[in-house]
Amino acid sequence: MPADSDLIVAEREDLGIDRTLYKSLSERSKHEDFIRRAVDLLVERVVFGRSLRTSKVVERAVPSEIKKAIDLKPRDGPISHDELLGLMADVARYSVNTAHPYFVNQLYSSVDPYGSVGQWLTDALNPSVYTYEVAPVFTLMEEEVLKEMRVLVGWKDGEGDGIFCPGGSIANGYAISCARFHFYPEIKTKGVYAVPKLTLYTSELAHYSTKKLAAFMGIGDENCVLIKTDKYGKIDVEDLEAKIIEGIEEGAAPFLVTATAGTTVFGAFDPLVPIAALCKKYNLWLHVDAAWGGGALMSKKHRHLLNGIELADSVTWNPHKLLAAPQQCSTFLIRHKNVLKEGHSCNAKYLFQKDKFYDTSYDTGDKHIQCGRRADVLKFWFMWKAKGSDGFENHIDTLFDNARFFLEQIRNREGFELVIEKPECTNIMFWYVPRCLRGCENESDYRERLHKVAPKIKELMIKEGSMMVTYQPQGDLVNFFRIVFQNSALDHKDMIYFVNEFERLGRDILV
Ligand code: ABU
Repeated sequence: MPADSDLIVAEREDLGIDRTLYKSLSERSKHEDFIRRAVDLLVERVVFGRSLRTSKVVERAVPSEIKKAIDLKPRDGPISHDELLGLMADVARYSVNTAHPYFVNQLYSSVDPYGSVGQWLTDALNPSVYTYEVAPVFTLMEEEVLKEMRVLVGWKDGEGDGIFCPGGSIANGYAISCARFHFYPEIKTKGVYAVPKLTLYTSELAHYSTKKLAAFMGIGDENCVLIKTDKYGKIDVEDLEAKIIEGIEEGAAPFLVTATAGTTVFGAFDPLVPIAALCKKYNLWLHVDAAWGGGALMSKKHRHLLNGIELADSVTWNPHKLLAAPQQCSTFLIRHKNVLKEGHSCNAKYLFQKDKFYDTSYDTGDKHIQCGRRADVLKFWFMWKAKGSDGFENHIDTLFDNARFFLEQIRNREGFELVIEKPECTNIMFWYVPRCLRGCENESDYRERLHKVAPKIKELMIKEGSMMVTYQPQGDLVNFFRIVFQNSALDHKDMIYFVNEFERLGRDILV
């Protein structure tokens, strides 16, 4: 009498499962049909099927539904190619449709055709960009792309250095590390015990990563001093100077200011020229977190928003945000040529041998804190080739034009109230006030009731899958919507769609 497990194995073999397929080698005889069908599924169902305005932005499901629909548990035995294709379709079905024009939820959106193909090529080549030996093309490609980005920042002849890193938070962390090493090189060998109590400064509306990385790097998040902002969300330069002086008087050692070019929620651009002057006066490193707003450097019309960025010591710029490169594509750019390398290198002999037969200055991996590293450059380079700088400029100008058009549509429309009258980037912030709350502005529970509106409208839009827009409170402000535009395939008709959709979903809700 065979055991149950033997029966299951026999049954799987009846399904035509070849149990030698565990080998990690693509063989035409064994994998061609599967790979071609998988690519076809990707192209038809994922790429084209999901970018249609008539499709849903999200197939909303509770965890138990997803667990029921997709066998998530790894199993002892293999499944067939047909079953794998079925899993691909299910994974796509229950994933949020970030390619959808109405996915305008966070600081990334759309699935760019050239970026995607670049990403697929990256995955098919599977490089790790640490040595020229294993990643010759990507090493040179990174050098060219990062140099061109430094030229756009405005550093003379694009001089300096740079890296692709895993996300803007880590790039902001590199700024802390480089600034600290620049002023206190002994930090590398002796650690935090060898340096005074360091303080760094950023705005109260800056991305949380500066605080988080200050904690991670042993500086302490309390020593990341938050500076007041004005009504537009820009850093208050007088408060910055007062806090720097306060730090010095208390015996601390201020070393870094992280300004923001495009804050996460309001899209505000800090005034970089006076901040740079303060940094010069107090001998501080100036880092500009342009993760979000950096893309505007590509546009003659909008690059003035970042005036003064050329005075920075370092910059974070994420092409996966305003430039719509696929996730993840983040860069850290630095004006000082050797700080990244001197501050982070470890000279592992098994990877960075100096007696290789070629010029080992091309083995660039040691300046990163990562060892293995994806070639995030390729998708961005491929997009840049496909569109040209002119294409990126048109892309940026379209985003800003759409944002302004949306703003004007809601400015005086009943039910819409702007949080910021003149937003600078492509984030537009507003409250939608349903009929039940109109005229109740002076009642004591108005704010409490208004706070409940955005979550309720969000629930409705997700359940219907008609669009995806985020909301948040900020300081004293109760929940408001923040719609963000990074997809240049959108047009004015889409802006009207969004306005109408907020009205349709929100007008008659009761809070
Ligand atoms: N850097 C991620 C920002 C997330 C957001 O859109 O709120």
